[in-house]
Amino acid sequence: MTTTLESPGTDTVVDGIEQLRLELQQDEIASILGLLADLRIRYGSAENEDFLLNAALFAHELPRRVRKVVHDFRQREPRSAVLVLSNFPVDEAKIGPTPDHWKDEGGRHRVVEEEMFLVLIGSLLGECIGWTTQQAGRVVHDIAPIKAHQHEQLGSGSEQLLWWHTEDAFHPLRGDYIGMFCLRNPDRVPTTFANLKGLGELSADQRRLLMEPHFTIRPDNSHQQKVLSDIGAQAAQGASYDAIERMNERPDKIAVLFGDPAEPYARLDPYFMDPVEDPPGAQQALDALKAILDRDLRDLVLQPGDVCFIDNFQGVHGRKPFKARYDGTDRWMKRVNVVRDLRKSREIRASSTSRIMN
Ligand SMILES: O=C(O)CCC(=O)C(=O)O
Ligand SMILES: [Fe+2]
Repeated sequence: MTTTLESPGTDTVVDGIEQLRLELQQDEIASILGLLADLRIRYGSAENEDFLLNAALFAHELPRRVRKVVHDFRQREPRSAVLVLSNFPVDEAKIGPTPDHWKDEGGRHRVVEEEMFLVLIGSLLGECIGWTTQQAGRVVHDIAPIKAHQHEQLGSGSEQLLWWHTEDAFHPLRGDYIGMFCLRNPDRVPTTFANLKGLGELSADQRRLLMEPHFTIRPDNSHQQKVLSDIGAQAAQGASYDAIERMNERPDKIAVLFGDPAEPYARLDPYFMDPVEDPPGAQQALDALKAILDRDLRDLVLQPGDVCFIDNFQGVHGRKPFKARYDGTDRWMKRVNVVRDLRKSREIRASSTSRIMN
């Protein structure tokens, strides 16, 4: 006899974006908050090494419906490529003001539960990782506007459109998923998102060219040393800016599509890609691909309490420009990057248990 475990998630369309969604129910929220309270007492911080080492185990204690929908997202790899868990209660007063820089750790104790929840969900998809070259090697990042970055092409910028991209597209060991927990978004500033369904419109020739290594993607600004200038040399110590510099000066030729030619995965960051000189047709194929994604790009407005995971192989994302307030009430997300197989990056991690890429 076989029994089917029905998916609790709903394939739905919100504001023109197809997604897998699950609204947390009251009894589930109570159970989740109980688990998080316990983990907080035991570990104190989502960056605690023992917490991170055991996060996949603790994630077993999340309600079955939550585990099932995340499991489905991982196993089925829906082409829609977005998962949203909604209804996590965010208490404005408890979380405190939006920090004016990610280096301000003073208020971090107020959002331990939210950070841990994001890591637990990430741990159902794979392993949460950090980069020595990003936010001083933290696993859980802050995305909030920083005044000094106002006009930069950065998650911490605001006035500039953040062009759509694959997260860490330049890096061969980039995450399979990017997760964001929306803590605050009073002006409803949209994340932008496009899935790859439109790629079916490319010709066979274009697809073949895009699956060949003719393209370059340079490291994006978030990994550059200049972003660290305001936190001083100490935090930058040990970070492998040399490797980033090398990838910047001599980027490898890569394919932008890979996997199944009929339903390919993608790796793209047009803002950091150079014109392609040869072979003939490669630039035109890339332009056709970009035009499809530009056309299919939609606004994904995350609300406080939304936990959103994007399949970083099957979708691209960015952010619309906005006017930052810099008064503690700005848009604020927590972010994690997740890889499905930590072993692949062993060469650039200090130990088998370290999850910081160097
Ligand atoms: O702020 C957002 O919604 C997305 C930002 C982003 O793409 C990033 O930080 O990588
Ligand atoms: Fe991003």
